[in-house]
Amino acid sequence: MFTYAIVRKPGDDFARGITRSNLGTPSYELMIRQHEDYIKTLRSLGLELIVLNPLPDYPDAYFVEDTAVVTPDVAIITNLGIEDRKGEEDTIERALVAYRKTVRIHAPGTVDGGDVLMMGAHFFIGISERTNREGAKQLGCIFEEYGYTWATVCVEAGLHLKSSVNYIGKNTLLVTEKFAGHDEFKDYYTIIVDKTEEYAANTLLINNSLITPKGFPKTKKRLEATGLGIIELDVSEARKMDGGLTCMSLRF
Ligand code: CIR
Repeated sequence: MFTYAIVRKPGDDFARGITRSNLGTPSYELMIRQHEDYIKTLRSLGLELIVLNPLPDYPDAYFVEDTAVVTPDVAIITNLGIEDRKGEEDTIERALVAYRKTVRIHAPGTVDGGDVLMMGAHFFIGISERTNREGAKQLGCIFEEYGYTWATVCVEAGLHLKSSVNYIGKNTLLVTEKFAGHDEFKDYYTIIVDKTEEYAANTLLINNSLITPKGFPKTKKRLEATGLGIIELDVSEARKMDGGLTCMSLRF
């Protein structure tokens, strides 16, 4: 169960962030409204929110998930895998020290939190454009120190592991077709999202409720079968910047 979430308000320069998607220019007004709804939803699920202000010159900094991996015992501050975002990590460490002991990933290791999936005491670490093997090894060593287990997964599609694979409780993973049947996932049930709804794999589990992006009816129907509460949120503007529901908070 989570108690806290750290979020950061998007700055009015957020459209200058990194994106490979071709979904058009995002609207700042709409982004702010959607972000406020996101905050309200997390609060309605019982979380205490730590809301940070936009970080000047870091248009992607509201994707706070990438900057840390927070476990019940320790917060690991990442070393972001893309030059333009390096530096965001320091501000998050300052916010986290009040709650956890912090340790850091060091160069040449790189890790983006979007590649790290926590499943209780087990972690999957995606090896991606942003997270390299050295970063995964450093992170894995820290996990082992605290009694956690871990395995790596090759991220052959999408930006991060959690763009395509997320834990939705009850020993179940929500995955895109490309990741279904992966050997590392054989001990879990899987729900596969339809090819036309891959974005909806980025669904967020918060204390027995699932927050799923609005506009993906087939996925919603499949999630309803879990018996968990389902909340749909419109994240169209974050999607234009290659982000989504998990990316915009750090839960712990
Ligand atoms: C980036 O490319 O870094 C941002 N525009 C998107 C980051 C999304 N974060 C995430 O999936 N955890």
